[in-house]
Amino acid sequence: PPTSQDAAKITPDMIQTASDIPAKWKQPQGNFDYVKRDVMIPMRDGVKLHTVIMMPKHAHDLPMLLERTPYNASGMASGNSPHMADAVWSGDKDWADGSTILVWQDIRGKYKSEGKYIMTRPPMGPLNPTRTDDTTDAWDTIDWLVKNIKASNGNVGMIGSSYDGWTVAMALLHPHPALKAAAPESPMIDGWMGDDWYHYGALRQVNLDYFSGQMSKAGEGESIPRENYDDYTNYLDAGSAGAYAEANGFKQLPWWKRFAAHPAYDAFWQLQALDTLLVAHPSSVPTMWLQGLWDQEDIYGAVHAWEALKKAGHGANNHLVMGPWWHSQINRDGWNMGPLKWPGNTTAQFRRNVMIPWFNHYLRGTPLPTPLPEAMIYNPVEQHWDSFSNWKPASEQQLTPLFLQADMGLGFEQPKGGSDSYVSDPAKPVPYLPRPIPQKNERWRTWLVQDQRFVESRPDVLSYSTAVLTTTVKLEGAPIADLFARTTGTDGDFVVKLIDVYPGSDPTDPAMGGYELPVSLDIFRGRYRHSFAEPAPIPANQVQEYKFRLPTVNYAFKPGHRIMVQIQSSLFPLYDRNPQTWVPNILFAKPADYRKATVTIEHGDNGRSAVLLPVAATR
Ligand code: PG9
Repeated sequence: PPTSQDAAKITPDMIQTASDIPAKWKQPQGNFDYVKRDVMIPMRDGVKLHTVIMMPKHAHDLPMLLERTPYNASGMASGNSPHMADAVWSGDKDWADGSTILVWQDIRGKYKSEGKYIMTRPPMGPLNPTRTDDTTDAWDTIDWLVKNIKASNGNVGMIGSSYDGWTVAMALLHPHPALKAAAPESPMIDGWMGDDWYHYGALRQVNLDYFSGQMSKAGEGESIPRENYDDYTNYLDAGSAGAYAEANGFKQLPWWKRFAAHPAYDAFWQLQALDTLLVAHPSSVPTMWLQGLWDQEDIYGAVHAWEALKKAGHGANNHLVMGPWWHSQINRDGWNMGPLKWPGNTTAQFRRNVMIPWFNHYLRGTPLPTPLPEAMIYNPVEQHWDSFSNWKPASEQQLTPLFLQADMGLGFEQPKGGSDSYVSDPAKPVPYLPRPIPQKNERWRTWLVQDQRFVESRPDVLSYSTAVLTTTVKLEGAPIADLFARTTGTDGDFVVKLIDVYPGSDPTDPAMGGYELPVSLDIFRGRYRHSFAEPAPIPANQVQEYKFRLPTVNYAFKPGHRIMVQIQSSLFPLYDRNPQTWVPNILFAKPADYRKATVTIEHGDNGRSAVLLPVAATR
């Protein structure tokens, strides 16, 4: 206990009874090269959207770059630094050189914005009977920015990847006149057909975490708790995707109810498909549609939006860019794609040499160093960008069938006949990565370039291969899988992979010896073979045609390599299992519905199965 002697030494300045936390803390910013403002921008219905504006100090006559996001606007400019380039997230660093005012906005109902959140809110119309959508919100935001940010030159660009790419595409449906250039990067365009939720009707069930992550809270939500480290086990144990979701509380999510009630491509999906909407409301805003060649999340969107616009006669202001990248990699370093190494940082080079000068041209009138071609697609084998002045939409491609042949062969000659069978067992689905497969981690980003030798020897995977090539086979476009198959079941999935088999040894890069690199692959749910809107059971033991487009490529199969086509009936747990027995809604298939089926792939008189290749040249 203190003595009276101690008490004599106590002065009042030693004592605090109020809080040590001041009512308001203000960081002196004398040495900052930017000014940051948080504002609430009113929309036409009175709802205010939280917006972060970062202005270079002494900004004057500068364009603005806007990103609208459900992923926390504050977090995109949260670096604790007096320097703008250090304070912004990686995707914006190249823009933070003092030349541009950067703006991020929380979309309705997320993080600090007011209003209600609706998953990829459909545009006003039958699915959205209100007076607002992400088109009007973008319009109102841009209108406010040009009227209130005095340091701006009145020109706005929009950028963003994935969901934020979707917000760019939504803004284009009725753009504010101040919107002068736009880059939807890996945008979600059609969540059913080939982006995040389904691919041709097969459910991407690992995205269930996204539902709870996005919608269990206005801020950062919760992912599904895991029983086991390996998701292969977790999803298998759950039975169906619907059982897994509902055991984890998804009935509380209104989106889940709408989602689960519309497993087919009915009006719910058709009316929000943005490629169709963009053609119905074409804009004249210069637009760069950008995505990765191995985009593991939204591989469908940009290329389909661009193709639809070009076909409808809007090629002049719309450009397609496909880099050798995983999803959203454009906003990070691009030295490599998994084991594939590039001669430089492909993303930084593209941003600095092409994208930013292109934006600058439209936002501040600087001359374009070189005109942006109609399409710019990286050639991952010859390791350079190719420019195309007339890149053909898939529907206009010339295609050359590469037929499945006897003895697991593959070749351009007419097949001599035959078929091959395998037993697809839903109890032992084919994994999409070597197990264990933990919840999305680094391997998720590069799974599309995973060496396919890990499944080649499975009895339920058919691997057809050409002889060693003596000439280069160059592909430019979208390969089409064209299978003729029968199954003992009444439903079934078909996975087709176009693979580049490397020579058995590579002295310069030994780990690539014999590598089986997927060049283009996808999955198709058999019930949709006649109609995506109206699924129908597969007649057991009858040959049916399954024809579906694979992701777009600009790829050269080189001499010394072989082309391989692998066929299988599952890709688990990324895609939910097909029970292989007809049920009205696979989401809620019961354990007894999952049955083994013998699948037979025809390559003779009953059907010449092939992958139809957009061969540009053999040399
Ligand atoms: N691929 C993610 C996504 C886009 C749109 C809707 C839902 C999810 C993303 O990375 O944002």
